[in-house]
Amino acid sequence: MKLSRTYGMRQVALHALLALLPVLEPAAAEQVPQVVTIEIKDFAFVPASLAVRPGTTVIWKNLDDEAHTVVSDAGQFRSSALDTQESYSYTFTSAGTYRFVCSLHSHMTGVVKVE
Ligand SMILES: [Cu+2]
Repeated sequence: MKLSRTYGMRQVALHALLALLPVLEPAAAEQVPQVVTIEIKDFAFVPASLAVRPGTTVIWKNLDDEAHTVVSDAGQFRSSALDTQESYSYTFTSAGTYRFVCSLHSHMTGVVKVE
């Protein structure tokens, strides 16, 4: 009888936890900061096109021996010249299409879509 009552209490506690899960999960997911890396290598942004959620931080990391920059077409962000292994980051808070280029090599272009 005592064992059975203990088991019953555990069941109640388990059900109470499970009932909370649907409420907790979406909130927890939104609080996790998203960080995505774009590599700069062989005179290209990899990936050249990226879709992210608002609040995502994008890190550009230069893996080339040559210096590169990351410059927003619309002037929202601009890195200094990045030497090998140096990186630059920007956090996208608003939805939109953000095109960027390396100001030293104009054929190097990329886009971040925030949606
Ligand atoms: Cu470049």
